Amino acid sequence: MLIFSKIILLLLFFTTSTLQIEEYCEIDDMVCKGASFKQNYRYLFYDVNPPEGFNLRRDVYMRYAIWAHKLMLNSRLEYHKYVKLVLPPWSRLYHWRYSEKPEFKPWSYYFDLESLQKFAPVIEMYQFFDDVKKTGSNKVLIDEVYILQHYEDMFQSGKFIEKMSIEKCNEPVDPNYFYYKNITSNNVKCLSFHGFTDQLTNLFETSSSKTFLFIHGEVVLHSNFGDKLYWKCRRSMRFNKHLINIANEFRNKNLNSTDVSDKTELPEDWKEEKPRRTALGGPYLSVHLRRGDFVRARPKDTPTISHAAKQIKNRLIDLSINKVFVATDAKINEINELKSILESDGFQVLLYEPNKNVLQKFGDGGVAIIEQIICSYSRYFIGTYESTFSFRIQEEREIIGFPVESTFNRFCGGDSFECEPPSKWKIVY
Ligand SMILES: Nc1nc2c(ncn2[C@@H]2O[C@H](COP(=O)(O)OP(=O)(O)O)[C@@H](O)[C@H]2O)c(=O)[nH]1
Ligand SMILES: [Mg+2]
Repeated sequence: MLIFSKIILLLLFFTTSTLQIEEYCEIDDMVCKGASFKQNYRYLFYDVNPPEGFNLRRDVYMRYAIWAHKLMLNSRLEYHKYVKLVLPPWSRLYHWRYSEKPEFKPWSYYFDLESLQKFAPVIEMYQFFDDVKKTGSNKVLIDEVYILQHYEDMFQSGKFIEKMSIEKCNEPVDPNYFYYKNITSNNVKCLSFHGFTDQLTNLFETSSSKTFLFIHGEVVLHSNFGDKLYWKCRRSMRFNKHLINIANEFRNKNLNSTDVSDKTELPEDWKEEKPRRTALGGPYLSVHLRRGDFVRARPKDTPTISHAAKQIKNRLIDLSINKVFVATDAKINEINELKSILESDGFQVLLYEPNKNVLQKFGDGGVAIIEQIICSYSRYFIGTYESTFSFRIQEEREIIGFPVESTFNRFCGGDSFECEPPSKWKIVY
């Protein structure tokens, strides 16, 4: 028995010491890898309003990633610098068709995790659980849970004053975090909030808790919207390389589009990227034609299929191009209608159709990203008004370096050809 426990002790010692060897921080970036739950690390979790889609979630990620990046670099006390932002798995998204069993897809399915980690101290949820398991437990009791909510009188005063306070909960408290049964807390508060991520810093720095969860993370706004740090974070969100390869193959095979001929080559490392306006793009028009709930919720801004076809045709003629790549969530009969109108006028219409392997492995989210990538490399892009799916394509095109006029265009609704232009979120520094 004694010998047995000695072995265990030794093993424990061995695992701890290996752990320490695996843990390291890059001085330049202040990014630490392989850190253990047992160490000094403090873990930040956030979640987003369940009905929100993939592309708003990407924006909410940036708010917290920039915040964590700044905590790591600027915190007044050493202790506060050891931060990990735990990435909420992609689970049961409203627009995604799911199999019977719930899925928890890690971020690495969609993004290049190493690239994210060059900007922010992020880890996947499963990595967090791995860390927890090393402590001999598989239950997590979160020290401080904040359910963020808007002030009820927020829009009444008309003045934008940053504030936050613990208040009565506007909605019933849901104890089910990220659909995991083993994450709970006995310290849940509702935090009425108005303002930006930096306002949370005080809350974090005046506490010695190890784990924090912000529910309804989208209530908190960007502290750095559109500035240099914002774009640094956005550039770090490079896609999973498999998805890029699939998109590139499609471009090459069907659209005569390669990075060299399109002048869209970017450095291997996003840290070397500079603002530029030199991209040409592949010889095709791309469009994001959002249907689904937009048809019902935004009828004024969402064109009928035949009106969308007319707008595509006009632009193809203006550009002297005869190929259009269509990203859409339209129904098959709508797609067929669009195709038949344009094809009868002699234009070529292309859509990305995933094979079974791609669909099974990466799901709807992966397919959507492949379509976004293809749209990002076209000579000219038309998006859907106020769709975050279109916004993310526009940001990608800003990073790749397209002329502004080729990116910030939209479909007009009704039967008009002129409508309020989309906001131009340009890289301006
Ligand atoms: N594959 C594909 N999916 C789309 C397209 N447009 C919308 N979707 C799906 O519908 C969701 C739209 O939700 P969201 O990301 O919130 O963007 P938004 O609602 O347009 O602002 C996406 O995440 C996709 O799953 C598209 O062009 N192609
Ligand atoms: Mg949405």
